[in-house]
Order: sequence, then C-alpha cells, then structure tokens
Amino acid sequence: MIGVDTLKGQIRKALSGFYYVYAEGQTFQTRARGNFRNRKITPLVGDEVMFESDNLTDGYLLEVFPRHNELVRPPVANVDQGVIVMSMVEPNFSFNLLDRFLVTLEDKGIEPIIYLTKIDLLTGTETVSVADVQHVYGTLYPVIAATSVSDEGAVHLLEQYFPERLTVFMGQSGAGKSTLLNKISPELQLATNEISESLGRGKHTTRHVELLPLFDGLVADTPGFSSIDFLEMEATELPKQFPEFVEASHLCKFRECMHRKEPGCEVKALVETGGIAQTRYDNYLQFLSEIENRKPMYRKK
Ligand SMILES: Nc1nc2c(ncn2[C@@H]2O[C@H](COP(=O)(O)OP(=O)(O)O)[C@@H](O)[C@H]2O)c(=O)[nH]1
Ligand SMILES: [Mg+2]
Ligand SMILES: [Zn+2]
Repeated sequence: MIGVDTLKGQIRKALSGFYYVYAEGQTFQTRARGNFRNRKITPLVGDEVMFESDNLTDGYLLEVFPRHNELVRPPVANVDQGVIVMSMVEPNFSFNLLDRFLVTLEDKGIEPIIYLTKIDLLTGTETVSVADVQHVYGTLYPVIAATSVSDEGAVHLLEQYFPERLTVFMGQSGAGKSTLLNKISPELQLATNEISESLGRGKHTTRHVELLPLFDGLVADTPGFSSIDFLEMEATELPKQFPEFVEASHLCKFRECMHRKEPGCEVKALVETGGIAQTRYDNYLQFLSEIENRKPMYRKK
C-alpha cells in the first residue's frame, strides 16, 4: 500500500494505452483519463508528469509538464543528446547527411555526439578519411571513432556521456546503430543488418519505445530517424543551427546576416581562409535553398 495520492514522475514506457511512470524508485502503471485526452496532449515517453495512484497498477495521469523538445521517431520527449551513428563505408560517409542530422538536433536543442563506425572496412581509396571528419567536426562536437565492432574503448568513451541525460540513437540504415546499442546493452538483443528498419515507416512507428536506465542515464531502446527533412524550419532559423556560424556572426556587418551575398560577412571570410569548412558552408547553402523552395504545406497535426 502506497499511501500517496499525487506523485511526480517520468514516463519510461508507453504500451497499449498504458503509461509506465517511474517515480520514487518504483514503476507505476497508469492511464490517461478521458478528460485528459480531451486536452489533445498525447503523453510521450520521456515526459515529466503528475499522476495519482494508491497502488502500482491503476494510476491516472493528471498533467504533462512542458517539454524541452520532442522527437517523432522514436516518439520521445525531453531528449538531451543524440548519438549520430555514421559509417565510413557501406553506406559511405556523407557530410551532407551528417549536417542534416546535426541541424535537426541543434534545432531541437539536442546535443549531438558523432560516432563513426566501419573504420576497419576503409581501404584508403575512399574520398573521405576519419581525419577529414575529425578536421571538420572535432572542434564543434564530440567525435568518437570506433575502429571496429569490437572496439571497447570507443564504447566506453561514449558511455561517459550518458550520466544524468536522456540519449537517443540515430543514423542511416546499415550504419551500425543496432550493433552499437547491443554492445551498450546486450540484453536488448536487437536484430542487426535489418533492412526493414528503413522501410515501411508506418508499420514501425507503432513499435513501443522504452527508456532504459544505463550508466546513470537513460537511453531510448530503439534507434531513431534515418532520413531527415526541414519541413518545419524557417530559413532565418537555419544559420543558428551551425555553431561556428553563430560564433562568427558577431563579426558580420549585418546583424541578420544570412551569410550569402551580404558584404562584410565573417562566415564567408572564414570559409575563404579555411576557418570554416567548405563542406559545412556548401551544405548550409543547399539546405537554405531547400527551405526556401519547399512547397507551401499545411502543418500536419
Ligand atoms: N566491419 C564492420 N561492420 C560493422 C560495424 N558496425 C556495424 N557493422 C555491421 O554492419 C551491419 C549493419 O549494422 P546494424 O547495426 O544492423 O545497422 P543499423 O541499420 O544502423 O542498425 C551489420 O552486419 C553489422 O555487423 C563496424 O564497425 N565494422
Ligand atoms: Mg538496426
Ligand atoms: Zn554573415
């Protein structure tokens, strides 16, 4: 018997209409009452909530606290950091794809960690080396290079980022997400080399997500999105998602500089001298035109 009526906790799992809320060292099975659903808030894993319960199985959600952010795939709220798993080969490393992931995370206030895989498969004839990636991103974000599937050191480096944070994994299909998650938490036993992950989006969105307590933090047990778009972002928001542009922009002549054709642009000056990577700038311009050229569309509810 738990003689408490109203508690604060965090949703760690959502399944079949039940929300499993962690509070005071225990997990409470709860549901959202009708009047709660009417408020059009769908509780998400990761949500901080108030709930009432006098036992472990029949609680009711009362309130969802405001979210810092939310992801659709996997459906998780209040994410602190995202591990972007990028393979060097099979599939080949892409600066463009990595920058898309980074912009998306930055926009949501999620701190990126770059985790490189399949370095053991490099033959030396590829156009992009690990050193190239380190050169572009090493001063901007943590970059962890796993030399092979059995690189324990890389996994330990990554685990140091987990305490006190909610972490999600993302990356292209085949990048090695499931393999890495299994190393971090062997009991997960995620199927690897699964091509279905990138297909049939609709089918897989119903899959439940659970937050696992790992290394004094929480990790979402399902890897996240594998393709990115900028449907919701405004053009003026884009430069804010490139930290090195933000830093340089204080020296741009115009306060609202978009770093394109404006005179006295510090970002362009730094690209000329190598202080900002050409690939970052090229991708920025490409994303900007994608945002500006997108078809007007109605916001999906
Ligand atoms: N050689 C090599 N293979 C890897 C590495 N990481 C993952 N793989 C393999 O790449 C394939 C795809 O990995 P998987 O974890 O399923 O990728 P996911 O689609 O991102 O979940 C599997 O066959 C893995 O064994 C690595 O660092 N080196
Ligand atoms: Mg997988
Ligand atoms: Zn500028």
